[in-house]
Amino acid sequence: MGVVQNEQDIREKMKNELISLVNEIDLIPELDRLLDDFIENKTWNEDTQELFTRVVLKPFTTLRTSLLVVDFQNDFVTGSLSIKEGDAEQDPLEALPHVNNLLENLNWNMIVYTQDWHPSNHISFFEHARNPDRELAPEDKSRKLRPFDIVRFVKPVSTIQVLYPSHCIQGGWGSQLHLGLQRIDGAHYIKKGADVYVDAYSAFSDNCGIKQSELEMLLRKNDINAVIGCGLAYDICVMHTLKDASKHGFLTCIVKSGSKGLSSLKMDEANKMFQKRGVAIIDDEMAQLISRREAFPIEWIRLLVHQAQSELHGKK
Ligand code: VGL
Ligand code: ZN
Repeated sequence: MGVVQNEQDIREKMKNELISLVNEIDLIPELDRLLDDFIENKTWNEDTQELFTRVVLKPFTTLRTSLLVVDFQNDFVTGSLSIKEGDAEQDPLEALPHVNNLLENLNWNMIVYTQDWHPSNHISFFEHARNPDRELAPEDKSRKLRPFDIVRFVKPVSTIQVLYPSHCIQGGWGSQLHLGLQRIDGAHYIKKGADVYVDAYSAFSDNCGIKQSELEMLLRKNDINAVIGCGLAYDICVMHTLKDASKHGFLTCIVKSGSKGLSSLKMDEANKMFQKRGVAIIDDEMAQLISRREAFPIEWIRLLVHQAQSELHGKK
């Protein structure tokens, strides 16, 4: 009898820990299911409690957060690649007060601003698609091209590329962070897309997945385990950056109000990817709760419980 009681005590203890993490009574039935998923046919004892505590609870007791403000640059706000011109009809200026609130009023262990940072003849520039130093695939070479077409280059690097109007040219006005964006002392700056022939949507790596930026090392060096993302464009650079953050094992979320996108179809696809990968789509209130360690997204709990479950039952 004592053993059974003890099992129930441990389960109850773990459940109370989870409840205090999500801080939301409506989620209790789901937490119960997650605990049952985790333990399956095994029993709660010292070992399973240790595993659960280490994999699920510890990330929150040692949480270190980084706010990532992606590509809040003039060209995406009002310049040559303005988000306002996209079919999603979103205005980056509406995101600005939300981003500034995250920057000024909430506490993060680290703040990173990223910047799209292209040479003037960059491979993604529509105006330079037929430059002599590069070669389009035959099917693209022979047709009339328009901005936002998808083309294939065969030289000097074989790559599929969307052609954008020239944007974010290194050192130019378009590449500067928008003047209305708050700058926080001690923040870090990451530049991407500087290679002429390989574009980079993610702030972690180029589009070929070959060259890694300094971002992952920077986060690791500062013991960051959670990434809070916002910025431009929701469906391109924010999406790819946060996808990589989650692949690298960071607890990841996107602050919806602080992120605006170009294409509604691609934003829907981004949301599906976020859901699949446990990237939480959060509002301003949840961002504040996370920054104060008062509550965390259920998506993060689900992800970690399933990791613990895999470790316990030896599944991939
Ligand atoms: C971006 C298209 C081209 C972005 C950058 O920052 O989302 N989009 N380059
Ligand atoms: Zn770009």
